[in-house]
Amino acid sequence: MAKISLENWSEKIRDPEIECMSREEMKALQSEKLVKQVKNVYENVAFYRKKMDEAGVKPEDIRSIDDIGKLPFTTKEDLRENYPFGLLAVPQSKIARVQGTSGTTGKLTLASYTEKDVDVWGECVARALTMAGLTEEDKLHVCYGYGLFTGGMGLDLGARALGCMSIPMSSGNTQRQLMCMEDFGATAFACTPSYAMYLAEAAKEAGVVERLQLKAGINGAEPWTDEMRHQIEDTLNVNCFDIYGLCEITGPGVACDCIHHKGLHVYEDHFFPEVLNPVDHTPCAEGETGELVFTTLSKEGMPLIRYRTKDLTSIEYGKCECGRTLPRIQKFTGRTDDMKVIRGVNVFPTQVEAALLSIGEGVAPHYMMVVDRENNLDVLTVMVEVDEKYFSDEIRKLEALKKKIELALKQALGVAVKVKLCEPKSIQRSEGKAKRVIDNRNL
Ligand code: DLL
Repeated sequence: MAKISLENWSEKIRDPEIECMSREEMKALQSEKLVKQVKNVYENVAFYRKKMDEAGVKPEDIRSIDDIGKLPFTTKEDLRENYPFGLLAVPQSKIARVQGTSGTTGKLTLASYTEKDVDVWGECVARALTMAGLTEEDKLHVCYGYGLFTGGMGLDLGARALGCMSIPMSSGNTQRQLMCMEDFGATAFACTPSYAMYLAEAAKEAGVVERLQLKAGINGAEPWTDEMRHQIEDTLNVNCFDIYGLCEITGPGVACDCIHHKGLHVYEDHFFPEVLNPVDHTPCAEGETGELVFTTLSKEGMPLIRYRTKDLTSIEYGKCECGRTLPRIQKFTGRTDDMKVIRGVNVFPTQVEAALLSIGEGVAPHYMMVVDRENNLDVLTVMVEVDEKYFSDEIRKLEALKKKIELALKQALGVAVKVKLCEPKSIQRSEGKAKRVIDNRNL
């Protein structure tokens, strides 16, 4: 199947009443839900009762969504301290399933869901799949991992709610993935963008792209750029969509972008978003970058109040060209904790990726950042894979390419970068979230 152009796209909206609701109606709905949720956590979660008492806030002080700023924050550390079941608002017997972080950093974070929470989760992913143009006629090949990580289960629940076929491949074994995609006639696939890139390369190499029936990619769980999206779309001849989520809030399906790619629509009837200044926690203006904070308005099992995601983004409330009024968060510039400060300059892996992709010919979008400290000076080395054709070329050409990359990175990051050119396919591929930075500084 072919990639659909914007002009030929026919937008489908799963729940127009909610997704296209006026701001006043949405605020009324959120207010009603927040008042109930605050009362619920105060009465049923000792942690919140204590936190609210310490902050001098009573449930009666929360009369509308505009009062949210009076409530205390919840952090990942709070979750760890109350691990595994200390934040439940229901007895453990009411918990239908638990999910955890994918665990690329730190200790496991566990989230608990009741049967209703699982239904809401599936419904949100179904909204996202509809946004990506899927219907009950589709076949979704899921190569996110199944298990505690929410990727596999989340997409599966979405397929079930939508009524389409789910192909629960889980991650790994790329040749087998391609074989099944072709044999079963998958029309959409879901995996991390870095694995999508890898799959796309492998499909091209194996000469199977023409035989696949894919039309859409549902990709998320890690930051990626529009440039990377274009590469995947062009290689596989599909439309790709960015899906966001975190296990604490609901896994994938907290937000997803539409065909206009002007930000990810947040399902704010369930997850109330705030974007706050990461230092003083005051609200950012519309369009200003800050830390994304969520309050779960519908959650029963483990409701979270003002949960600090550490993800950095900005938010916009204007109606989208797709017709939805749901606010849009911009692609993440990183996390408050994956940001690297190199010689006083804040550097995000996504900036490196965008700069590399802007170079085009000769450079593959596979890279690794290594940060060292030499003579008390930070040194950033970016290892970049070079295309096969270039690598066999003469040294002079490689030297010129290296200089070109160094210049592009210096301009993009505002800090000098050493570039090491690597052989094609020498940088480790990931089947889950790509690890892009090795920091040897022990800061
Ligand atoms: O990564 C849930 C997920 C699965 C989302 C599949 C999309 C698809 P966690 O393992 O809890 O959950 O990790 C959550 O991953 O706070 C972000 O930093 C990052 N993240 C998730 N989606 C995106 C995205 C899943 N689309 C953490 N863009 C979040 C950028 C993302 N970062």
